[in-house]
Amino acid sequence: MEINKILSSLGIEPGLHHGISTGLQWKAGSSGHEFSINSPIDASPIGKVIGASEGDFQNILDTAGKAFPVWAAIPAPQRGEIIRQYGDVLRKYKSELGSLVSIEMGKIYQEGLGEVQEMIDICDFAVGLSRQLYGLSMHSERKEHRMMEQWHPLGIVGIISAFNFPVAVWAWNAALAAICGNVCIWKPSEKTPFTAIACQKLLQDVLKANNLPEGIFSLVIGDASVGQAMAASPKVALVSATGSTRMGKAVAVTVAARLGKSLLELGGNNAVIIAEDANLDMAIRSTVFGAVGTCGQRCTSTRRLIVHTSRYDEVKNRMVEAYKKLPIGNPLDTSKLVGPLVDKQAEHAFFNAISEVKKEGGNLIVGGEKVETGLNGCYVTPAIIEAQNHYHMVQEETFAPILYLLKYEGDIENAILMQNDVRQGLSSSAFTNRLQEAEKYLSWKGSDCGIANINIGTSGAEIGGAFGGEKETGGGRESGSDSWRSYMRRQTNTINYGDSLPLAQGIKFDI
Ligand code: UN1
Repeated sequence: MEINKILSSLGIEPGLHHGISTGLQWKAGSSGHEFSINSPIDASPIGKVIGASEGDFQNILDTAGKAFPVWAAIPAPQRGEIIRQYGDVLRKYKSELGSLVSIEMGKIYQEGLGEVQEMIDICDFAVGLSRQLYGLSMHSERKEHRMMEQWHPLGIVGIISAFNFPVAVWAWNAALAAICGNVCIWKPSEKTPFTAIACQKLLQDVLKANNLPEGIFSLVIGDASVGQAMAASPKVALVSATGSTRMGKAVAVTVAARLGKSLLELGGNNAVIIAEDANLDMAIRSTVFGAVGTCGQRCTSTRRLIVHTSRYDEVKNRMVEAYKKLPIGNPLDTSKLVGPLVDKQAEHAFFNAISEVKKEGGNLIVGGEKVETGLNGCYVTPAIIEAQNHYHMVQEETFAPILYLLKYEGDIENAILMQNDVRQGLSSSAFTNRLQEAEKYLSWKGSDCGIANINIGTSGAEIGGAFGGEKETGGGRESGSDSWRSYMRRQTNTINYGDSLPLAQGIKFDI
């Protein structure tokens, strides 16, 4: 693997790298805590970064605070132009950045490319949006009055991103936050700092070419203490955090204690329902992609498959057949569809969940083994386990390729009840060719998730829709639709263009 070649094509020198950037300048962290990053593919060293301390973070906050009035004063369509240029740079470096995502995170190259494509897509979306930050105008109940609302930037937006989508989820947040007039501080996962450094380097060229000041887009690589400092600081108007429910709860409590805003995109426990007359070819293909894609490490990964009793045996056999044929190995080898788990901890969680669910009565029907690829990485065979929805492990999100196979009888309502009977609420889908079943599934009595699909799987959402989920998934919405509103504050204006001063609700108050 030519890691150094890929790093240098993205402007990163091998060895020890500074992990703090103001957008124009790089600084070394002063925590003394060193992150040594090795590829999950074969443990090859990628490089080292010295993490930021809380003090470093406070300095970055000051720089961002100074940049905010400069950036917010630039008209939104011109801010959009900066994002357009960044989208162009991403198009140019798509394969290099896609490879680095694959090398640092372990997802297959196709999915690495897909992630960069999501960045490009959100840049395009943000450019258009930069001319569409619309507010409403309302008719006043008072004579010669006018009412309207405007959307203003919030200030500093903190972005905490996870290892599994090391670049796309930052871009969803940063591109929208930026066109809305905010400045951003990014704390990437400690597991994937080099993809973050690469995104920042590419952005730096755009910032320089446009003579923009430092502090508009900052990067702070550090451990959880940096995330906590971000959550605690009243200077950070919005904290957008992606990761586990445990992390999200800690962030939410800290941000709420200062009445700040948070946008949370946390765990999922996503189900596919296969109804009586589902198209099985489609259902099987998309369930396999949803369950084993990114080695089961998407927040949208399919974790439960709820099958009508009349199709159960057929689905079970076909899924097992498909799993036996999965090509597992080096994610840069384009013939492979499943790469490694990110690290030993994830591997431990995988095997632990399997043994725990077996104790509860789960029946492992395929996979669940270590794969000897000759590479020094955590390669496993994705597992399918026949289980019951109430099992403790089935109720949990294990960030690994484990699919629980569940059976339902009778009406699709029974499957929906089962699907919704978990604490998480991100993504969901039903395969059915019956209009009534599909509509029931999408009705208020249907799926309780933020994303509910018909005849496509749970993962692989497009950026154009609002992305996020309910319950323990955290309630936030990112990327498309009107998610941009989370990055702005609404101001209601009432303007009196007459010579009298009527009060609302007809109140008389003459002095
Ligand atoms: C995530 O796993 O945090 O819908 C994001 C999907 C991708 C994004 C996943 N577009 O699977």
